[in-house]
Amino acid sequence: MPLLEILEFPDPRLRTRAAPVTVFDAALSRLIDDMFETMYAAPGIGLAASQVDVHRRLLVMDVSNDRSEPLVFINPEVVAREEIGVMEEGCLSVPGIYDEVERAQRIRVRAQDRDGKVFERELDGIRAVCLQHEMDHLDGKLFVDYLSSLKRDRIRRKLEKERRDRPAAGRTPAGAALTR
Ligand code: GNR
Ligand code: NI
Repeated sequence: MPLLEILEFPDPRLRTRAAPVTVFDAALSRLIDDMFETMYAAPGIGLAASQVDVHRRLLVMDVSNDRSEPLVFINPEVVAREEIGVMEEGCLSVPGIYDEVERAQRIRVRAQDRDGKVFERELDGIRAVCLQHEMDHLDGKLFVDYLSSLKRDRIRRKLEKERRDRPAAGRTPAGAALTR
C-alpha cells in the first residue's frame, strides 16, 4: 500500500478549501486505506485529505497507541461544542513545531462513513481537538494560523530553510487515487 506525500507549510495547496465527497466507491475506500497507512507511518494521530493534496472533505484519525481505534469522517460537521480549553498541538504539515491552541474540548460531530451512511458521535479531549484540527485542514486552515504573525513567520522561515537543506523524498502522489 503506497505512502502518500504529505504537503508542508507554507505550501499554498494546503490553503485549498476542500469540496464535499459525493461518490462513495472503491477508489474512495482505497484512498482512506492509504491515508491510514500514511498517518500510521508518519506517525500521526490524524490526517486530512488536504494534507495529501486531495481536496475533498475527508479525514482519518486514530489516537490509540496500537492502531485499535481507526475513525473515518467524511463531510464532517460539528453540531455542538462546549468546554473551551487549551491543548498543545502539532501537525504533520508543520513538522517539529508544537504550540498551544484554544478549542472546544467536547464536541458532537455529524459525518458520513466510508459507505456514505450518516452517523453522529460525541468526542472529547484529544479526539475533539484532533477532529477540529483536521476539519480546519479541509478549510485550508493550519494550527499556526492561531499563533501571532511573528511566530508564524518565524516558523515559515525555519521550515523553508529545513526544506532547502533536505530535498523532497520521492513518494507516491495521492491525486491518482480518486481519479483511477
Ligand atoms: O499527529 C498529530 N498530532 C496532533 C496533536 C495535537 C493536536 C492535533 C494533532 S493532529 C497531528 C496530525 C496532523 O497534522 N493532522 O492534521
Ligand atoms: Ni495537521
